[in-house]
Amino acid sequence: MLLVLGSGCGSNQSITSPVTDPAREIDTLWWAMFAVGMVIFGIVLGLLVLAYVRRRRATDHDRAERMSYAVILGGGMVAPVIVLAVLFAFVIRVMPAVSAPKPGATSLTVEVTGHQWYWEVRYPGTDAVTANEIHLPARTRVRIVARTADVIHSFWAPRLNRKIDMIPGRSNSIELDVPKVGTYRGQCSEFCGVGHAEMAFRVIVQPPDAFRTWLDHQAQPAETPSGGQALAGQQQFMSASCQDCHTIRGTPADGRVGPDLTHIGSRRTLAALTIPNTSRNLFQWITNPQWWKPGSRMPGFASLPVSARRALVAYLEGLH
Ligand code: HEC
Ligand SMILES: [Cu+2]
Repeated sequence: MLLVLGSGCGSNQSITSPVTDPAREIDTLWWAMFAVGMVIFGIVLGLLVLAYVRRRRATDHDRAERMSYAVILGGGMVAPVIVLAVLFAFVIRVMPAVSAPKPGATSLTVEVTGHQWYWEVRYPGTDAVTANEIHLPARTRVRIVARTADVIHSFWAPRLNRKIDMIPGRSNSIELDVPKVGTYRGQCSEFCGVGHAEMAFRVIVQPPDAFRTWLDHQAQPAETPSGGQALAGQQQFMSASCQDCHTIRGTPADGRVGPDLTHIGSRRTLAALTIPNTSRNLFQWITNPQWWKPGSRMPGFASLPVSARRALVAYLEGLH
């Protein structure tokens, strides 16, 4: 039991290991609420024990009745009003730290769009488009603009800030200003259908120089394969229905249903962190995505010859 409880804490997706100021405020609030809850729990337990111990001594019925009114008024009205007011004061104190950034206050904007069941990531002002692995510069005030392409999703990287809903027809925003280089896990936190549990993301915080290099590279169109298997794979990609759903910038493929694959070879994971991006996994993903991620909107291509699927893997792996 303790092991189960403990395993939820201190992970790379826990509000109790904050790395930014807003996340630290939320952590403090969480502990304050937990502490108050524990004190009240202790008092209630104490009263229960007291009631048990003294159960036979109450012979004076008038007194007992007066006592029970006191308990109902005190414990049922006065105490909750005081406790909730104190907690509310705490919440008010935390709210400015986690609210949407003021226009002009940030130096980079990143647009994250929720799809069933992956995250599309755009960097306005550049051509860069990626998925699920959100690169950010360290020590920079970044405005995340959250939207959805379909149903309600919720963007939440617990170590970095509060969760923010993606509502159809609206855009919400939140600030991420991460002081420490590192990788922080996040997860969709609004049930959005069968693939919801496999809709995770990663915030990869890099030193600002490394981030610029990464961004410049992501903005480039895809490399054209020079020949061999990868070239065959590209032809396969354009003749199979892949291009109806996926964009590869610099080629005729401009589908908007699935993730942009222009630099798929530079991502470490596939399908919203469901599997590591290896040749074997890529092959199996193309063959039968449902096996990895039931409900995924990508159909399987087991009907393509093995050589065609191998060629597709060679092509996609080359797209660094
Ligand atoms: C009907 C639309 C559709 C077609 C056709 C399609 N895909 Fe996909 N593909 C998707 C969707 C949607 C996802 C996102 C899956 C998820 O994470 O749930 C995806 C994910 C992927 C990914 C993982 C990308 C990432 O960043 O995680 C690869 C690689 C991929 N598809 C390759 C292909 C190839 C190769 C073909 C053609 C043989 C193809 N797809 C055909 C819709 C499609
Ligand atoms: Cu979800």
